[in-house]
Amino acid sequence: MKKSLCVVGLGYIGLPTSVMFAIHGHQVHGVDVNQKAVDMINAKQLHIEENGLQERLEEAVDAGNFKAAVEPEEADVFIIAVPSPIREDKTANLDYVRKATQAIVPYVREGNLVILESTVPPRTVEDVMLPVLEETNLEIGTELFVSHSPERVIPGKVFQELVENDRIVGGINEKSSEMTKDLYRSFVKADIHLTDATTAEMAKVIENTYRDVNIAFANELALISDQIGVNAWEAIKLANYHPRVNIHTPGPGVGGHCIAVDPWFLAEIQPDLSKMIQLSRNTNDNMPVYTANQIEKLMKDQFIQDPKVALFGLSFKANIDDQRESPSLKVILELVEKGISFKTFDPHIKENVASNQTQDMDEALEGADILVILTDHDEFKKLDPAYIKSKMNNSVVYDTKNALNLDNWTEAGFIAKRLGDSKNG
Ligand code: SAJ
Repeated sequence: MKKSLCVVGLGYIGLPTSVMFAIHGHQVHGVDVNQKAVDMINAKQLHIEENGLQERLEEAVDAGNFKAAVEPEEADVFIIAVPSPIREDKTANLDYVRKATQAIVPYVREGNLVILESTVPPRTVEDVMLPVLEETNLEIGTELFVSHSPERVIPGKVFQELVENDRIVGGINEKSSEMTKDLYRSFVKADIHLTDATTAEMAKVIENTYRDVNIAFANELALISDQIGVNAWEAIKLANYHPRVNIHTPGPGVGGHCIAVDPWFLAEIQPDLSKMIQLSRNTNDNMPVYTANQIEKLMKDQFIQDPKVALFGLSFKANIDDQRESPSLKVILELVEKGISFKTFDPHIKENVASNQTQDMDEALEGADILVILTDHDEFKKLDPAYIKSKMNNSVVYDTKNALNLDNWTEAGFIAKRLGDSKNG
């Protein structure tokens, strides 16, 4: 049955989700505090990059099923998809979740369903949202239904994963779960698993923590490999041929608003029982420092005084424009601290936001002594070493993502080094 929806938060999750419901026939009212984003969306323009979003936004708006505003309005279903970041001290900042819940209170009516999609520490629905929703004077569970259905999509493949990924639905009671499941059935083709709200919260945080711990393990293997004449990438690939081994890949750190954040939710709740989780987080957080130290060392090894670095890749991962918690930004800070000069370039980040950023690749390379690959964008994989060499002062390349075929670069006359690989000197 077609519903009216009010989606609070029109970012990387809220906007694609709104558009998805709208093109499946629901009437969607999107809400965001950012007036500029609201105006752009209504004009069918994107304020974020996501594959397939532009045409779906146009379809949704043209069909008259989707509009954006800064204030909520009455609806059958409210979906909250706002940020849930951590503070400086690594504790969860639930202010956005709290404020979004408060914002919908005046519009919530008997029989409505409220769904939280944001990733949150276990017990947030029960302990943070429900007390606010009680202000509606509706009886929770019989007159007002509430659930957590965590988003699980990966940026860059959101529309595919919204449809194909299994979905977890954790209601505060069975009716809430069933109502939520029926709604997502509009477009979810995979299984929808029902549980309680707190278990759903825990499951989502576990997923990202699993990945963080696994990446920390890979990074530790890279540090070891850098010392013992081994290529960690090759060794991990070989180990992964074992049917029960699935080691992730090393890199300059873990970015994004999820994997670098969510493990702290468990650390905060149970600090004494989450030692491995905290160690992994710190291991990954130290990778940008390691990367900057390696850049400095490579330059010293080549006796290059006052080196100039060309840093390629500012987003936190390949082929997206999202820079939140990007390791690249931390590498930049480390280079600044060391007094090493650099230029930065990223074909996906169209506005100059990072230090010494240029939109012109040649300008970033001009006079550079070392090219450092920090993000494995497809554009970088296609770089021509001979051309790059012609633009640089010295020909050193440091690949932190195993994005380049370094044999080609060595052949072109580069001193080529990969993070986690000391196999060839
Ligand atoms: N990374 C590595 N090595 C790897 C994999 C990733 O260093 O083997 C780094 C990436 O370069 C990046 C960071 O980790 O900096 C995170 O990237 P990601 O692709 O692993 O994950 P996200 O943050 O884009 O999305 C994750 C996904 N969760 C899982 O894969 C378990 C996604 O499904 C979630 O919806 C999303 O978090 C979220 O919103 O929670």
